[in-house]
Amino acid sequence: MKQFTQVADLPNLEVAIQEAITVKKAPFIHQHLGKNKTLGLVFMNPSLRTRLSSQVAGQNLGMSVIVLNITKEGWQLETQDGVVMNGDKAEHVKDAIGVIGQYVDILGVRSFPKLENAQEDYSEKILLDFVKYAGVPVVSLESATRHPLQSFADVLTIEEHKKIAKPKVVLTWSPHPRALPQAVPNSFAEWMNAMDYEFVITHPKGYELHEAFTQNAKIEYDRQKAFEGADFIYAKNWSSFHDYGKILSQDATWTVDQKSMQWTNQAHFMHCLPVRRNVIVTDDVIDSPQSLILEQAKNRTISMQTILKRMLENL
Ligand code: SN0
Repeated sequence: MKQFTQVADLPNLEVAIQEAITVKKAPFIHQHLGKNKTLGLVFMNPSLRTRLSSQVAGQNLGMSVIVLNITKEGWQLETQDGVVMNGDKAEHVKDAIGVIGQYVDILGVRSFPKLENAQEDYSEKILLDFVKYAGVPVVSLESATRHPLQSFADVLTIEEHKKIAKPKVVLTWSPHPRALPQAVPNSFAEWMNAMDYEFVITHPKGYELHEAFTQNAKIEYDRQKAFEGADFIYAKNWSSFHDYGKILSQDATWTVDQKSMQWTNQAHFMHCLPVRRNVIVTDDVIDSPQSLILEQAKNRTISMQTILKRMLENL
């Protein structure tokens, strides 16, 4: 495996899930794979779960792990090609990536969208530059348009907690004070479409995601109808894709609360975190026994470890 940036990078998702389950059962049996190997993690944005779970995943496989918060600790990076670099940017991103590739065997990168220009963000230039110039396998630690390690952990969590073969999974938009990326919902939709689930997305009008990600997912604007019979409620805020990067609604009736959870089939509650409590979801729901937020976070180590294991096996 040379890159992991989306679900399509896994040739067989069912096999990958089974592999993840075995990794979870015996996390230390592949330590030989990572001996004398270094994992590099480059962040352009803040991170808690991704950083720590990736470090632990690498360590569980016997790897050394190095982390660089490149926007805070590195030189200011030029990301455009062909510019005369006589301004404030000291280093071109392609040189920085090439150099980091000399020091590591596998490279993870977190790049975020700017949420200013859809075409620019959806071109995934930074992520693709990493794939192009690193010279080593690259793992996306959340890019402008996807968060595949999160979705892999989410699928694993659903598989572990579902009571029927084909559960009803609902992705619901929730309000938020800031404009957030579409990466988590895009990715979640993409992975849900790869599973044989009943998958429904609900959001206020104007929050339609890019169709490449939702494909044939059902979009139900009536929130109560969407929630009815749900086995899993996955809450997330995102900014508008079509009115790019804009906040179109702060409607507090979209906060997931006990009343809306009562429409469901005693659904589990899910969120990728970080979460704005009592904005996205009320305390009583997120702190209830139905909440899977810590299980999801736990599975972040497992999804990364499964990907790293595959990459190490092919080095
Ligand atoms: C990120 C997002 O993509 O929505 C990371 C999710 C894994 N979340 C945020 O940036 C939240 C920031 C905030 O102000 O609450």
